[in-house]
Amino acid sequence: MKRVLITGCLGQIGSELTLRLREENGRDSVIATDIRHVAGNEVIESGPFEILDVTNKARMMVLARKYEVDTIIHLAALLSAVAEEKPQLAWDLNMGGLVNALEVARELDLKFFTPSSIGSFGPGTPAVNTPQDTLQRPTTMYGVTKVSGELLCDYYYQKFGVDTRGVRFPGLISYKTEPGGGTTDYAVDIYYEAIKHKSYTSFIAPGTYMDMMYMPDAIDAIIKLMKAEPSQLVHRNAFNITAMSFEPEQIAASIRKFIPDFEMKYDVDPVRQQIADSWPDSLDTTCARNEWDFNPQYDLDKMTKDMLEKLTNKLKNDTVVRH
Ligand code: VAH
Repeated sequence: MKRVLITGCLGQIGSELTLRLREENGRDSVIATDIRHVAGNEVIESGPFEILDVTNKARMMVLARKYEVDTIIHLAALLSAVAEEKPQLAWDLNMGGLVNALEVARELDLKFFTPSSIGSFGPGTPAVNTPQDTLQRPTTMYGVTKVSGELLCDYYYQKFGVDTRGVRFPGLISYKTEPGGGTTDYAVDIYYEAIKHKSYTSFIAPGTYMDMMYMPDAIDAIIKLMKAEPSQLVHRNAFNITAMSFEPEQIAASIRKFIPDFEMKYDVDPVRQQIADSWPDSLDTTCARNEWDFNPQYDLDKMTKDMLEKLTNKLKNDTVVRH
Protein backbone atom coordinates (compact mmCIF):
# COMPACT_ATOMS: atom_id res chain seq x y z
CA MET A 1 0.00 0.00 0.00
CA LYS A 2 2.58 2.58 -1.07
CA ARG A 3 0.28 4.60 -3.30
CA VAL A 4 -3.47 4.13 -3.03
CA LEU A 5 -6.32 5.32 -5.22
CA ILE A 6 -9.40 5.85 -3.05
CA THR A 7 -12.85 6.22 -4.62
CA GLY A 8 -15.59 8.04 -2.72
CA CYS A 9 -12.98 9.97 -0.69
CA LEU A 10 -15.49 12.56 0.53
CA GLY A 11 -17.74 9.93 2.13
CA GLN A 12 -17.88 8.94 5.78
CA ILE A 13 -15.06 6.35 5.58
CA GLY A 14 -13.08 7.90 2.71
CA SER A 15 -12.57 11.26 4.35
CA GLU A 16 -10.97 9.76 7.47
CA LEU A 17 -9.04 7.01 5.70
CA THR A 18 -7.50 9.49 3.23
CA LEU A 19 -6.28 11.79 6.01
CA ARG A 20 -4.95 8.91 8.12
CA LEU A 21 -2.98 7.31 5.26
CA ARG A 22 -1.54 10.68 4.26
CA GLU A 23 -0.51 11.30 7.83
CA GLU A 24 1.23 7.93 8.01
CA ASN A 25 2.74 7.69 4.52
CA GLY A 26 2.90 11.23 3.13
CA ARG A 27 0.54 13.47 1.15
CA ASP A 28 1.22 11.79 -2.21
CA SER A 29 0.53 8.30 -0.86
CA VAL A 30 -3.21 8.74 -1.52
CA ILE A 31 -4.86 9.77 -4.78
CA ALA A 32 -8.23 10.85 -3.44
CA THR A 33 -11.12 10.72 -5.92
CA ASP A 34 -14.79 11.56 -5.72
CA ILE A 35 -17.63 12.41 -8.09
CA ARG A 36 -17.82 15.93 -6.64
CA HIS A 37 -15.47 18.71 -5.64
CA VAL A 38 -16.05 20.66 -2.43
CA ALA A 39 -14.10 23.92 -2.19
CA GLY A 40 -11.92 24.19 0.89
CA ASN A 41 -12.43 20.55 1.93
CA GLU A 42 -9.56 19.22 4.04
CA VAL A 43 -9.39 15.92 2.14
CA ILE A 44 -9.15 17.71 -1.20
CA GLU A 45 -6.61 20.26 0.04
CA SER A 46 -4.30 17.79 1.78
CA GLY A 47 -2.93 15.99 -1.31
CA PRO A 48 -3.69 14.86 -4.85
CA PHE A 49 -7.40 14.92 -5.73
CA GLU A 50 -9.18 14.00 -8.97
CA ILE A 51 -12.82 13.97 -10.01
CA LEU A 52 -13.89 10.39 -10.77
CA ASP A 53 -17.29 8.91 -11.56
CA VAL A 54 -16.69 5.23 -10.81
CA THR A 55 -18.99 4.13 -13.63
CA ASN A 56 -16.34 5.57 -16.01
CA LYS A 57 -13.80 2.77 -16.22
CA ALA A 58 -11.61 4.48 -18.82
CA ARG A 59 -11.03 7.44 -16.52
CA MET A 60 -10.36 5.20 -13.54
CA MET A 61 -7.71 3.40 -15.60
CA VAL A 62 -6.14 6.67 -16.74
CA LEU A 63 -5.84 7.89 -13.13
CA ALA A 64 -4.49 4.58 -11.80
CA ARG A 65 -1.83 4.62 -14.55
CA LYS A 66 -1.01 8.32 -14.23
CA TYR A 67 -0.27 8.06 -10.51
CA GLU A 68 1.20 4.53 -10.69
CA VAL A 69 -0.88 3.33 -7.76
CA ASP A 70 -0.35 -0.15 -6.28
CA THR A 71 -3.69 -0.39 -4.45
CA ILE A 72 -7.34 0.54 -5.01
CA ILE A 73 -9.62 1.15 -2.04
CA HIS A 74 -13.05 1.29 -3.58
CA LEU A 75 -15.56 3.02 -1.30
CA ALA A 76 -17.99 4.80 -3.65
CA ALA A 77 -21.48 3.31 -3.21
CA LEU A 78 -25.06 4.19 -2.29
CA LEU A 79 -26.04 3.25 1.29
CA SER A 80 -29.03 1.14 2.27
CA ALA A 81 -31.87 3.64 2.67
CA VAL A 82 -31.04 5.58 -0.50
CA ALA A 83 -30.58 2.31 -2.39
CA GLU A 84 -34.12 1.29 -1.38
CA GLU A 85 -35.43 4.55 -2.86
CA LYS A 86 -33.39 4.18 -6.07
CA PRO A 87 -32.76 0.45 -6.55
CA GLN A 88 -31.84 0.62 -10.26
CA LEU A 89 -29.32 3.40 -9.66
CA ALA A 90 -27.94 1.48 -6.67
CA TRP A 91 -27.34 -1.60 -8.82
CA ASP A 92 -25.71 0.45 -11.61
CA LEU A 93 -23.48 2.44 -9.28
CA ASN A 94 -22.59 -0.20 -6.68
CA MET A 95 -22.01 -3.07 -9.11
CA GLY A 96 -20.85 -1.02 -12.13
CA GLY A 97 -18.33 0.84 -9.98
CA LEU A 98 -17.08 -2.34 -8.35
CA VAL A 99 -16.57 -4.30 -11.54
CA ASN A 100 -14.71 -1.32 -13.08
CA ALA A 101 -12.44 -1.05 -10.05
CA LEU A 102 -11.78 -4.81 -10.10
CA GLU A 103 -10.98 -4.68 -13.80
CA VAL A 104 -8.47 -1.88 -13.26
CA ALA A 105 -6.93 -3.91 -10.40
CA ARG A 106 -6.75 -7.00 -12.63
CA GLU A 107 -5.20 -5.21 -15.61
CA LEU A 108 -2.63 -3.30 -13.53
CA ASP A 109 -2.05 -6.02 -10.91
CA LEU A 110 -3.13 -3.91 -7.92
CA LYS A 111 -4.10 -4.84 -4.38
CA PHE A 112 -7.78 -4.28 -3.71
CA PHE A 113 -10.09 -3.44 -0.81
CA THR A 114 -13.82 -2.82 -0.83
CA PRO A 115 -16.23 -2.89 2.11
CA SER A 116 -19.14 -5.24 2.44
CA SER A 117 -21.67 -4.75 5.24
CA ILE A 118 -23.97 -6.38 7.78
CA GLY A 119 -26.47 -5.47 5.06
CA SER A 120 -25.26 -8.55 3.15
CA PHE A 121 -27.27 -10.68 5.59
CA GLY A 122 -31.02 -11.18 5.51
CA PRO A 123 -33.96 -12.34 7.60
CA GLY A 124 -32.99 -16.01 7.17
CA THR A 125 -29.50 -15.49 8.62
CA PRO A 126 -28.98 -16.55 12.26
CA ALA A 127 -29.43 -13.16 13.97
CA VAL A 128 -27.39 -13.67 17.14
CA ASN A 129 -23.64 -14.22 16.95
CA THR A 130 -24.00 -14.47 13.15
CA PRO A 131 -21.25 -16.80 11.87
CA GLN A 132 -18.66 -15.80 9.27
CA ASP A 133 -19.90 -18.42 6.82
CA THR A 134 -23.68 -18.56 6.82
CA LEU A 135 -26.84 -17.98 4.81
CA GLN A 136 -26.81 -14.64 2.94
CA ARG A 137 -30.16 -13.89 1.32
CA PRO A 138 -30.65 -10.13 1.87
CA THR A 139 -33.99 -8.50 1.05
CA THR A 140 -32.64 -5.02 0.21
CA MET A 141 -30.99 -3.81 -3.01
CA TYR A 142 -28.05 -2.61 -0.91
CA GLY A 143 -27.66 -6.13 0.48
CA VAL A 144 -28.00 -7.69 -2.97
CA THR A 145 -25.13 -5.51 -4.22
CA LYS A 146 -23.04 -6.33 -1.15
CA VAL A 147 -23.38 -10.12 -1.46
CA SER A 148 -22.80 -9.90 -5.21
CA GLY A 149 -19.74 -7.77 -4.47
CA GLU A 150 -18.33 -10.32 -2.01
CA LEU A 151 -18.77 -13.07 -4.61
CA LEU A 152 -17.27 -10.99 -7.39
CA CYS A 153 -14.21 -10.13 -5.28
CA ASP A 154 -13.71 -13.82 -4.41
CA TYR A 155 -14.06 -14.65 -8.10
CA TYR A 156 -11.39 -12.11 -9.10
CA TYR A 157 -9.06 -13.60 -6.50
CA GLN A 158 -9.66 -17.21 -7.51
CA LYS A 159 -9.83 -16.71 -11.27
CA PHE A 160 -7.33 -13.91 -11.86
CA GLY A 161 -5.23 -13.84 -8.69
CA VAL A 162 -6.23 -10.26 -7.77
CA ASP A 163 -5.38 -9.71 -4.08
CA THR A 164 -8.93 -8.74 -3.01
CA ARG A 165 -9.79 -8.17 0.65
CA GLY A 166 -12.86 -6.88 2.48
CA VAL A 167 -14.77 -6.61 5.73
CA ARG A 168 -18.47 -6.60 6.57
CA PHE A 169 -18.75 -3.25 8.31
CA PRO A 170 -21.41 -2.70 10.94
CA GLY A 171 -22.92 0.79 11.38
CA LEU A 172 -20.01 3.25 11.57
CA ILE A 173 -20.12 6.14 14.00
CA SER A 174 -17.97 9.21 13.41
CA TYR A 175 -17.87 12.97 13.89
CA LYS A 176 -15.84 14.21 10.89
CA THR A 177 -18.17 13.44 7.99
CA GLU A 178 -21.81 12.47 8.38
CA PRO A 179 -22.99 9.27 6.73
CA GLY A 180 -25.38 9.70 3.82
CA GLY A 181 -28.53 7.64 3.69
CA GLY A 182 -27.83 4.58 5.81
CA THR A 183 -30.09 2.73 8.23
CA THR A 184 -27.56 2.94 11.05
CA ASP A 185 -27.28 6.75 10.68
CA TYR A 186 -29.52 7.22 13.73
CA ALA A 187 -26.56 6.28 15.93
CA VAL A 188 -24.63 9.25 14.48
CA ASP A 189 -27.53 11.77 14.34
CA ILE A 190 -28.29 11.12 18.00
CA TYR A 191 -24.99 12.66 19.13
CA TYR A 192 -25.51 15.84 17.08
CA GLU A 193 -29.02 16.28 18.51
CA ALA A 194 -27.91 15.42 22.04
CA ILE A 195 -25.39 18.28 21.95
CA LYS A 196 -27.65 20.75 20.14
CA HIS A 197 -31.05 20.03 21.75
CA LYS A 198 -30.59 17.42 24.52
CA SER A 199 -33.23 15.38 22.76
CA TYR A 200 -33.47 13.01 19.78
CA THR A 201 -36.32 11.48 17.83
CA SER A 202 -35.16 8.06 16.61
CA PHE A 203 -36.37 6.63 13.31
CA ILE A 204 -35.36 3.15 14.57
CA ALA A 205 -37.64 1.49 17.14
CA PRO A 206 -36.57 0.60 20.70
CA GLY A 207 -35.37 -2.98 21.00
CA THR A 208 -33.75 -3.03 17.52
CA TYR A 209 -30.22 -4.35 18.00
CA MET A 210 -27.58 -3.63 15.35
CA ASP A 211 -23.81 -3.97 15.29
CA MET A 212 -21.79 -0.75 15.43
CA MET A 213 -18.21 0.44 15.49
CA TYR A 214 -16.38 3.74 16.09
CA MET A 215 -14.53 5.11 13.06
CA PRO A 216 -10.97 4.88 14.47
CA ASP A 217 -11.48 1.12 14.85
CA ALA A 218 -12.87 0.89 11.31
CA ILE A 219 -9.86 2.69 9.83
CA ASP A 220 -7.47 0.51 11.86
CA ALA A 221 -9.28 -2.58 10.58
CA ILE A 222 -8.83 -1.60 6.93
CA ILE A 223 -5.13 -0.86 7.41
CA LYS A 224 -4.50 -4.04 9.43
CA LEU A 225 -6.29 -6.28 6.96
CA MET A 226 -4.42 -4.75 4.02
CA LYS A 227 -1.10 -5.35 5.79
CA ALA A 228 -1.84 -8.98 6.72
CA GLU A 229 0.30 -11.68 5.12
CA PRO A 230 -1.75 -13.40 2.39
CA SER A 231 -0.80 -16.78 3.87
CA GLN A 232 -2.69 -15.88 7.09
CA LEU A 233 -5.98 -15.31 5.29
CA VAL A 234 -8.41 -18.19 4.99
CA HIS A 235 -11.26 -15.80 4.18
CA ARG A 236 -10.99 -12.68 2.06
CA ASN A 237 -14.34 -11.21 1.08
CA ALA A 238 -15.52 -10.36 3.52
CA PHE A 239 -14.73 -10.65 7.26
CA ASN A 240 -17.38 -10.13 9.94
CA ILE A 241 -16.21 -7.29 12.19
CA THR A 242 -17.96 -5.33 14.94
CA ALA A 243 -17.12 -3.64 18.22
CA MET A 244 -20.53 -3.46 19.93
CA SER A 245 -24.18 -4.27 19.51
CA PHE A 246 -26.86 -2.02 20.99
CA GLU A 247 -30.45 -0.88 20.59
CA PRO A 248 -31.61 2.78 20.73
CA GLU A 249 -32.38 2.77 24.48
CA GLN A 250 -28.82 1.68 25.24
CA ILE A 251 -27.13 4.45 23.25
CA ALA A 252 -29.54 6.91 24.90
CA ALA A 253 -28.53 5.55 28.33
CA SER A 254 -24.86 5.92 27.42
CA ILE A 255 -25.43 9.58 26.40
CA ARG A 256 -27.28 10.21 29.71
CA LYS A 257 -24.07 9.34 31.58
CA PHE A 258 -22.67 12.59 30.13
CA ILE A 259 -25.88 14.60 29.48
CA PRO A 260 -28.22 13.49 32.30
CA ASP A 261 -31.36 15.24 31.03
CA PHE A 262 -31.09 13.83 27.48
CA GLU A 263 -34.51 12.83 26.19
CA MET A 264 -35.28 10.09 23.64
CA LYS A 265 -38.44 10.01 21.50
CA TYR A 266 -39.48 7.78 18.63
CA ASP A 267 -40.98 8.37 15.20
CA VAL A 268 -40.21 5.12 13.42
CA ASP A 269 -39.52 5.17 9.67
CA PRO A 270 -41.11 1.97 8.31
CA VAL A 271 -38.63 1.65 5.42
CA ARG A 272 -35.50 1.86 7.55
CA GLN A 273 -37.08 -0.17 10.36
CA GLN A 274 -37.79 -3.00 7.92
CA ILE A 275 -34.20 -2.87 6.69
CA ALA A 276 -32.88 -2.93 10.29
CA ASP A 277 -35.15 -5.86 11.19
CA SER A 278 -33.69 -7.90 8.33
CA TRP A 279 -30.10 -7.48 9.64
CA PRO A 280 -28.32 -9.44 12.40
CA ASP A 281 -28.35 -8.38 16.07
CA SER A 282 -24.69 -9.28 16.67
CA LEU A 283 -21.83 -10.78 14.63
CA ASP A 284 -19.25 -13.44 15.44
CA THR A 285 -15.84 -11.90 14.67
CA THR A 286 -13.65 -14.92 15.47
CA CYS A 287 -12.25 -15.30 11.95
CA ALA A 288 -11.15 -11.64 11.75
CA ARG A 289 -9.55 -11.90 15.20
CA ASN A 290 -7.73 -15.13 14.36
CA GLU A 291 -6.69 -14.46 10.78
CA TRP A 292 -5.45 -10.85 11.03
CA ASP A 293 -5.72 -9.87 14.66
CA PHE A 294 -8.80 -7.65 14.50
CA ASN A 295 -8.92 -5.92 17.86
CA PRO A 296 -11.29 -2.93 18.29
CA GLN A 297 -10.59 -0.48 21.13
CA TYR A 298 -13.88 1.34 21.66
CA ASP A 299 -16.95 0.09 23.51
CA LEU A 300 -20.19 2.10 23.72
CA ASP A 301 -19.31 4.38 26.67
CA LYS A 302 -15.75 5.03 25.53
CA MET A 303 -17.11 5.96 22.09
CA THR A 304 -19.87 8.16 23.55
CA LYS A 305 -17.37 10.11 25.65
CA ASP A 306 -15.07 10.71 22.67
CA MET A 307 -17.93 11.51 20.24
CA LEU A 308 -19.47 14.07 22.60
CA GLU A 309 -16.11 15.78 23.22
CA LYS A 310 -15.02 15.88 19.58
CA LEU A 311 -18.42 16.83 18.23
CA THR A 312 -18.89 19.60 20.81
CA ASN A 313 -15.59 21.13 19.64
CA LYS A 314 -16.50 20.70 16.01
CA LEU A 315 -19.91 22.32 16.41
CA LYS A 316 -18.35 25.21 18.35
CA ASN A 317 -15.76 25.79 15.63
CA ASP A 318 -18.46 25.61 12.92
CA THR A 319 -20.39 28.34 14.74
CA VAL A 320 -17.27 30.48 15.09
CA VAL A 321 -16.48 30.12 11.38
CA ARG A 322 -20.03 31.01 10.32
CA HIS A 323 -20.21 34.23 12.39
C1 VAH B 1 -26.15 1.54 6.13
N1 VAH B 1 -24.20 2.08 7.44
O1 VAH B 1 -26.84 1.74 7.11
C2 VAH B 1 -24.66 1.36 6.30
C3 VAH B 1 -24.34 -0.05 6.44
C4 VAH B 1 -24.18 -1.40 8.44
C5 VAH B 1 -25.01 -0.85 7.45
O2 VAH B 1 -23.45 -0.63 5.67
O3 VAH B 1 -26.59 1.46 5.03
